[in-house]
Amino acid sequence: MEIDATVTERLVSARSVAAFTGAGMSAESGVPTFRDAQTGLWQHYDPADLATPEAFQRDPALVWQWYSWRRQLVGAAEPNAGHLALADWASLSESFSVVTQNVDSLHQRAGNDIVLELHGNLHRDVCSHELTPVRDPVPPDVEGAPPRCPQCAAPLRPDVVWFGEMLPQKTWQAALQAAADADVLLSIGTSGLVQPAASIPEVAMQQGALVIEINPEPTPLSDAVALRLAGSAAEVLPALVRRLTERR
Ligand code: BJW
Repeated sequence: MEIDATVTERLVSARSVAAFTGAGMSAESGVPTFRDAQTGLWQHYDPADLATPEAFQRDPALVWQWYSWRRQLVGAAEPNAGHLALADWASLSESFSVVTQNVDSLHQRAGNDIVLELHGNLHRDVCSHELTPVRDPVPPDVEGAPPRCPQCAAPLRPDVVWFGEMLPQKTWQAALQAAADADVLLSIGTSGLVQPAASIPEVAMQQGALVIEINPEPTPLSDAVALRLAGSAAEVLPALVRRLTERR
């Protein structure tokens, strides 16, 4: 891995580091990405049928079952060497935030404590009417249908952000702040196609951060970054952390 001395110096001297992550971060844990050819979820499923509020209104059981399948898949997954390297990096840093589009909790399970989840979390459900957590949900009367809210009888839904929905506003503001404060921002495993999340690296760049992209494939961000490391998260991140610890 070619990293020049100036970049290494900026990594070593960074006081504040942010990692902005997408589905590619968890690919080596066996969690499928959305848009990769062959393996991406959207190659097999239409987002309009599954990841919009309209889809859920139309067919709550279909959406619920798809998310139940994904929940099982993610539940069986383990953090990979890339997740673990980010947790190590955090322990070496004065300030380290993970801003993630992922809904799989793998950063928290790897040991990072500041994890800003822009698109929610697959392991939580909320009432689809009030968008609040529910205690003692009513079991479904039909197999495969979502349980219901005991207060208003609305079906539960996963606490994730679908197309056309606002991001959780406090988390979004905290993510903008983390990007603006960062001396170094790593953009890892994201196609950078989904807004507003995709603007996070640009915010960091505008504030003078060193932005590094880690992705086997080029993205719309690639030409703008200071350094593009073409490789997988589980290969590149442990190598970067090794470089950091050698230089300290
Ligand atoms: C590796 C690797 C390895 C592989 N190592 N790397 C027109 C223009 C602009 C915007 C819009 C528009 N029309 C509509 C919009 C808005 C829309 C949007 O951006 N759409 C675009 C797709 C066009 N955005 C929204 O709707 C958002 N809300 C919003 O805008 O609110 C304001 C508003 C409200 C009301 C009305 C109008 C506006 C909400 C977006 C929610 C996204 N939700 C999802 C599903 C989450 C729940 C779930 O998990 O089911 O979030 S969609 C999906 O995409 C998921 C992801 O978080 C997100 C981003 O994907 P990501 O992570 O980048 O994955 P991939 O698969 O795209 O890329 C993987 C990358 O990894 C690739 O580059 C690989 O090369 C790489 N890789 N292996 C490292 N081992």
